[in-house]
Amino acid sequence: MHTDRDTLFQNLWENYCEVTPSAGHIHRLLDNTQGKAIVNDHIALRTFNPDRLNLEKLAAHFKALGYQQGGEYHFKAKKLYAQHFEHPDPTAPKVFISELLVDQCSAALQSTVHALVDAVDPSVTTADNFLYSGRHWDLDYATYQQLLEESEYAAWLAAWGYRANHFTVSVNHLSQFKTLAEVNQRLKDEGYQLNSSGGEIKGSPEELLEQSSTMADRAEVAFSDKNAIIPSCFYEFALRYPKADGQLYSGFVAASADKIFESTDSNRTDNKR
Ligand code: OOG
Ligand code: NI
Repeated sequence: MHTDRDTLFQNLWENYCEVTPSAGHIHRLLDNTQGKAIVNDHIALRTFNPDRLNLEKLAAHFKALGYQQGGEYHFKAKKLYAQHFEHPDPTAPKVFISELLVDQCSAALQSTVHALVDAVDPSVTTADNFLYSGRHWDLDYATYQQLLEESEYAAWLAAWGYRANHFTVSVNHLSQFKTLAEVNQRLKDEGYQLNSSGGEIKGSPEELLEQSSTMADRAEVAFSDKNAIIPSCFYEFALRYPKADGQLYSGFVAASADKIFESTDSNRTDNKR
C-alpha cells in the first residue's frame, strides 16, 4: 500500500538526490549487492529556533503521520538542540530534527538570522511541501561567509533551507555487509571521502549504535549576488544493536551525532562528484 508517508519520503529523497548525486550512486551500488530493498534508517532535518520556524513546526508534519517524540539531545558547543521521532510502524524511517539556539549566538548572527526568519511567510511551514521547499529568503554570498565563520550549521541552513540533510542506510538490512567497517571500505574503494571526525565509525556496540557518513557532496547555490559551489548533503550508514529486551535500539547517541553534523563542514576534504 502506498501511504502519505511513502509520498513524503519519496519527495524528500528526490529533492535530496538533486544536490547529492553520490547518494544515488551509493544507493545503486549497495542495491546491486542486495536481494531485497535498501531500508532507510532515518533522515535528518535542520532549522532555526525562532517560533516561526522552530523544531515543532517541522515535527508537526511527522506527528500528523503518526510519529511520536523519542529522545532529546543537547549540543552545547554547536548551540543545537534536537529531538528524534519514531513511528509505531517499525518499518518507518526515524526522523532526527535539530534547531540552532539562535539566542545563544553572537549579536551579529542573531540579527542576520532574524532577518531571514522574518522574511518567511508563516503559512509556508504548514504547506505539504514545506520539508523539501528549500530556502525562503534572499541570501548574499558575503552573509553566507559571515555565518560560516561562526556556525557551519547556520551557514548550511541559510544557503539550503528546508530539505533532508541526509538519508541513512540501515546496515542491519544489508545482505552482503555485516559491519560498518566493511561498508566504509567499499565506499573508500569507490573513492568516496568519509567523515573521519572522531574516527570513521562513531559509537560502539555498547552504545547500541554505530554510524558513519560520507562527506557532503558539493553543489551550486544561487546566492542573490552570484552562484557558488558549496557543501550540500551527505549519506549516512547506521548499524543498530538489540537492547536487553531484544528490540533494536531506536534512539541516537549525542556524542556521535555531534561529529555527524560535521559532514557538511567545508574545511574537510571534498567528496568526489
Ligand atoms: C544531524 C546530525 C546527527 C545522527 O544520525 O546522529 C545525526 C545533522 O547533521 O543535521 O543525523
Ligand atoms: Ni543521522
